[in-house]
Amino acid sequence: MAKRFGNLIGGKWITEGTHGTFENRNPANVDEVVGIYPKSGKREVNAAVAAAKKAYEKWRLVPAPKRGEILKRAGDLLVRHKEELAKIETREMGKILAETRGDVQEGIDTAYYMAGEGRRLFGDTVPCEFTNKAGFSIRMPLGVVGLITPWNFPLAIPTWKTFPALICGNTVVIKPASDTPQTVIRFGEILLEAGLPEGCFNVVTGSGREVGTPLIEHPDVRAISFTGSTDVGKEIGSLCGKLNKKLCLEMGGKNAMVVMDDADLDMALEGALWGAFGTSGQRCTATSRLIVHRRVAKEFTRRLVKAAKALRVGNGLDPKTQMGPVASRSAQKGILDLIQVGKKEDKLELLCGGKALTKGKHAKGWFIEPTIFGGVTPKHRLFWEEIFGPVLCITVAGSFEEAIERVNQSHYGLSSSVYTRDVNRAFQAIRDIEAGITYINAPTIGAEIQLPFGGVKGTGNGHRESSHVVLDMFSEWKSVYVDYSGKLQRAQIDTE
Ligand code: UN1
Repeated sequence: MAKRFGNLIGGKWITEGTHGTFENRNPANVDEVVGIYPKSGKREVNAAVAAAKKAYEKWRLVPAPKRGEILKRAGDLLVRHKEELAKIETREMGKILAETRGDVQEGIDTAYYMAGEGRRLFGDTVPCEFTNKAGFSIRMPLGVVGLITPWNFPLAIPTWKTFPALICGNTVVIKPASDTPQTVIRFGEILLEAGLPEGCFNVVTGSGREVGTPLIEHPDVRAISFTGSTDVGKEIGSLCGKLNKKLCLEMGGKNAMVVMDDADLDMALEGALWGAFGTSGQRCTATSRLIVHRRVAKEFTRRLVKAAKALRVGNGLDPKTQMGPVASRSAQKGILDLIQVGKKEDKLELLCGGKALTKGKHAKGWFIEPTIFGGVTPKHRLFWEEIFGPVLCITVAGSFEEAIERVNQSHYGLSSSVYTRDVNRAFQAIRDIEAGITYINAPTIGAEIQLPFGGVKGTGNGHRESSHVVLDMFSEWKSVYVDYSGKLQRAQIDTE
């Protein structure tokens, strides 16, 4: 019998949900039910927001260095439970253990980084126009914030949002993805164990319609931070626009890697494989387009196809596995449908893969072969559409300029990468590529938390996560003027 889990509301675990329960199965073995969760609704959202609002009155007054101490303890507990959390993640969404360990590590890094922010949260101190007047700025918390998180980074992304929200003095209601609620529930337990007061972090599981929408619409929720699909993100964007709510959107990508004719091809090959097929291609940052210089295209493609065919696809808990399943039946269907578009509508050259793996050790899971299409140009749909699966599209370019033009031919602008030994080209690429992230001689995946994360164009709405800049999302500025002259001093008018 699978274990039943509850929502976390005001420090209590409550297994009842307005709409009953839902179960989640292991995508590498659908016979295994990983857990049963409340299918919540407006009632649970209201209760969680009320608990968060109540907790906010005290939490906002806890000195930020003290909040930081709790974050530090949460980081220590994540270290202690790293292996356990990694295993939960792999069972929930399938990616291999090496990667889920990395996912937990990203949460640990964020905990320690944000714990340190508790002793910074810098504002500005500036000179004023008058001798006896002081001016400075401070960060104010917003109140209750709503977080809506995806399944591809079940712990890292919730921590990217939760830790900065908490260090600024906000309280949180989070709706985890329905494929990965258990990781976030375990994270909730860890936060309580670290000493976070009850009600500061609340978890409500359920669907986007039944939980996400009421959370966004709740009048006491001051800001929303969402990572997920472009379609859902746009809907959230229009809703938040109408309600005048602060919003951070992290949505799709169609990230390109350029391999120039002077590149170290061995290194580029490893990078392309990791960027395209790591996490089964289910990262917003995944390398989904490869733009290769004509002079090396044939040789590089041949080697890449050979290496992709040799990847060991299987259960992510098996240490020999190099690529796990995709996250769910619906994810598998969406990817296979787009592969069909590549074959039938775009009439692309299928260089390898293209099918679900359904036999033997793959019979019980949602597996897809590593897939590569060749001859992809801007005329094809797959050049433009995000696939979010293990599918790489190869485009040939005749020059560096053409390659950069192809990179920028995208509705999205999250990550990008260029392999070259030419330092001039590297810096031109850094200047000219329209993306939030550019890697030189590394694939499009692998962002570290001390630099801003996010994208331009259709990828986001101008906000960034990670680094100190994320604090701008979870706080408002207050400018303070203290006049100690004992008289009225009129700015811009009096000259003392
Ligand atoms: C995502 O793809 O949704 O840069 C996040 C990376 C990871 C984070 C990815 N550190 O690939």
